[in-house]
Amino acid sequence: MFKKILIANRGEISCRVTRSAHRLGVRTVAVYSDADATAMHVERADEAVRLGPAPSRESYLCVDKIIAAAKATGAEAIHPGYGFLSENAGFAQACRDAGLVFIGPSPDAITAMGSKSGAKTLMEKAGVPLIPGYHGDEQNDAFLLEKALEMGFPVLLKASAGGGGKGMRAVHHESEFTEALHGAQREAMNAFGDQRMLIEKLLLEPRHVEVQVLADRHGNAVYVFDRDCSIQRRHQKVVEEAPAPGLSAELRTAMGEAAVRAAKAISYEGAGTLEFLVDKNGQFYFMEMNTRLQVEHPVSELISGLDLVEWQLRVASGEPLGFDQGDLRVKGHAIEVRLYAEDPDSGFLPSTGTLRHFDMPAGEGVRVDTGYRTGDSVSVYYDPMMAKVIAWGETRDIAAQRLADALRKTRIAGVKHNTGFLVKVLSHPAFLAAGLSTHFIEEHHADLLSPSENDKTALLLLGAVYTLQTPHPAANSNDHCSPWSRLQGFRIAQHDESLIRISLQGETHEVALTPSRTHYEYAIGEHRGECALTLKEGLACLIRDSHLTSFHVVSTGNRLDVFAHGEHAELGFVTHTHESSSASDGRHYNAPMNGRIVSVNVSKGDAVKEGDTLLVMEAMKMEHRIRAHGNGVIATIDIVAGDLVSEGQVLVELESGATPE
Ligand code: MV4
Repeated sequence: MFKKILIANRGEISCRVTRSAHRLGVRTVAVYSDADATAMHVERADEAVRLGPAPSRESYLCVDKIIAAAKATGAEAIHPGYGFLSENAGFAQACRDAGLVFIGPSPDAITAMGSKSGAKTLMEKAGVPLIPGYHGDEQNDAFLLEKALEMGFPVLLKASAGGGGKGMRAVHHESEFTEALHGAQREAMNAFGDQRMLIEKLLLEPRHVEVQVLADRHGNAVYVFDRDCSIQRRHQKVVEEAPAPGLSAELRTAMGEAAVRAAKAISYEGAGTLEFLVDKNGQFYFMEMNTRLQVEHPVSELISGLDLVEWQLRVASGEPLGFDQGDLRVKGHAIEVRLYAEDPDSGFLPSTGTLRHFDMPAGEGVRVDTGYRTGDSVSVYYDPMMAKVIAWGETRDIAAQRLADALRKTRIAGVKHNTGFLVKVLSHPAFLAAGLSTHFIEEHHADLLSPSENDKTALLLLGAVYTLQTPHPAANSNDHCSPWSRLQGFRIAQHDESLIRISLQGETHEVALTPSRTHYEYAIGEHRGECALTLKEGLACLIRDSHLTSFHVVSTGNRLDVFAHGEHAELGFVTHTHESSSASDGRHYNAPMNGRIVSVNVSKGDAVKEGDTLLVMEAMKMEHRIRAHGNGVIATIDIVAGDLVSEGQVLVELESGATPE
């Protein structure tokens, strides 16, 4: 076994590799960009080497710098993780040339699988079933159309060099073919500098099922069962599980054995994955091979009991696999979700920022792989995946419940994230019935997005009652602008309605609360009802119209971070408006405290009715609305908006008795 390895990656996968390496007594060297100088993967490793500025091109993709770092620290091998240089044959070769072990397959095996058409030719020879189609060199328009007509529409055009759906076009009719072909060729040229196309029969709503393989350099290879990764969004995997639900024992064995044949055909070494599409009839077809450890490898680890990183290291150091296929059994079920810094409510745009809170769940059967902590930044430079949460259970239902429960307990603030979306996917009836297809998210879109009006009302009530009930924190707060910093006695003395203005998702809402002995009556626009709140150590229970909802809350200044069901909402307190009925003798209206006039709503000589707003003043971030106590005419008013006034100062004099109109 190696004494020291370098990990040419960042984030959770770098931490993940260090974890297994340390368990095997292997020291690790991390590499980092300027954006990651204090990152978790640097902290976890034994040593770390700076590569360069934040952009990947100048850091994690610099072959020469990484090799130099390995040489300088005395590392014997390099683990590439996934992404970055993990499937770069040139990098694998450069490691060899420098006398370092690349922890992965040979450069030739990477190259063989790098071209879709080349891979298909190889797989065909190895007896792995292919999607009916054309994957040859002849590329002229008329010839390709001929091939499409032979297999029959609909067909799918795919870039030969491609991946991730780039340069891919479905064609449903002969008349659309040539235009689609040219579009796909342009896209492929831009993305890969290679416009060669292959044509396949289009499978309708297939499942993505992949097989994990492990192989050593002594000719041993096993399959570590299968994973279903059908739930994707724009070719990004979102939910992955093992074993793939609903496969017959025969299909599982047939796919596993085909995967092993494929690995042996290219003298594969290490951990790799064969991706297949499975159609409605249970036919499986080779799609592509990933010659690296995959993001979703933990689900296979949890059902097999193997540590795939451990076996990558063992095989790369020359050890044979110490077991064969007969030693492997599927135990239980595992599901993984990818937690992304993205905003499901605005088309899943990536979200960046500093993680104010990053509290990940733990619990029986729950594993969290992450490279982030509270205080870390999610930057624009790298992939927005913040964590993988993986749950194991004796059955799929138990795993799904554990995972959803873990996600509900996840508390992240500072960036937008998809946790709430994931909870909805995992608890969706179609997911629980294992109704998986590559169209899952599109099909159930409406069920998976946007919080309901109901959720919004609950959040606003929580915020409003919270501000009224939270004790005056003067002893430990220097923030005089905070709504928590107002004088408590003031609140107790008044029994009228309080108007609390709260910003939520970019909109300001007004909540009117009128306290009674046991609860508050509330009004938010048209909605009226009763609510009460109990608060204990950051846990808030809101009872609203006899329905209880609990939240975790963290208050900072004028902000309240609210966490529930994996969702996070940020409430901003604009100002409170208080009815200041006590500041008058019926004729003179006095300032209830030092403050500033926000608006003057009447002029000298105006007739006013009881309840009319005379003026609004602001003090200590609260607005105080001063209303007429009776009918009358304004006799004196010597203030204008913006004036500073002192406690007790007469603001308005009202001549009573005169009845307006
Ligand atoms: C297909 C297909 C249907 N028929 N091939 C998408 C990414 C690329 N690697 C292969 N992909 C597909 N190939 C044929 N002949 C449907 C997809 C596909 C897909 C596959 C797996 C997971 C999600 C997907 C989402 C859309 C389309």
